[in-house]
Amino acid sequence: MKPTHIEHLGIAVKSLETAIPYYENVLGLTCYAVEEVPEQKVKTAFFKVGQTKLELLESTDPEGPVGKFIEKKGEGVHHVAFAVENLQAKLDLAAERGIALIDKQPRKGAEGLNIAFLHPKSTFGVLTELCEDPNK
Ligand code: CMX
Repeated sequence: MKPTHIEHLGIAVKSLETAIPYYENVLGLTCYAVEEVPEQKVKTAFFKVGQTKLELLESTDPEGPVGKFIEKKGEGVHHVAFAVENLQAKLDLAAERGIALIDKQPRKGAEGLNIAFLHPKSTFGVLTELCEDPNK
């Protein structure tokens, strides 16, 4: 797939309000955007670390993917997102190689990116997101 870089790390937190001060006041990062993604039942907060972002994820529904994750595993790293080009072709390639796709086709994610997830059962326990910037 030849990802160009790690686009972001998704980190599940119980509360953005409680977690953001750690990232700002201890790590010295700046939260540059807070965005709700209703389809994913999350509220997100973004920070930049060089070319890579951190995406804090607060669940807005206990039955959503992040709500269920926190209930089962607690707060922590939720997914790794790789930046790729030609996302649909990369998904087709993953399927050909026997990887279980959560999304067979790209859909819109936070920040206007085209995104798709690979199932963690196929990726050694790491929920994996592929992202394509439609403006590049
Ligand atoms: N990382 C690693 N493993 C995970 C996981 C995660 N983030 N979330 C769930 N799992 C594991 C569960 O622990 C469980 O493992 P066991 O069977 O060993 O107990 C297994 O996956 C469950 O899989 P499932 O029965 O298919 O379904 P779930 O209902 O728990 O859903 C998943 C899991 C990954 C398919 C679902 O969370 C999903 O579709 N995620 C993609 C969308 C998403 O995560 N959105 C939030 C972020 C949005 C954003 O970034 O904007």
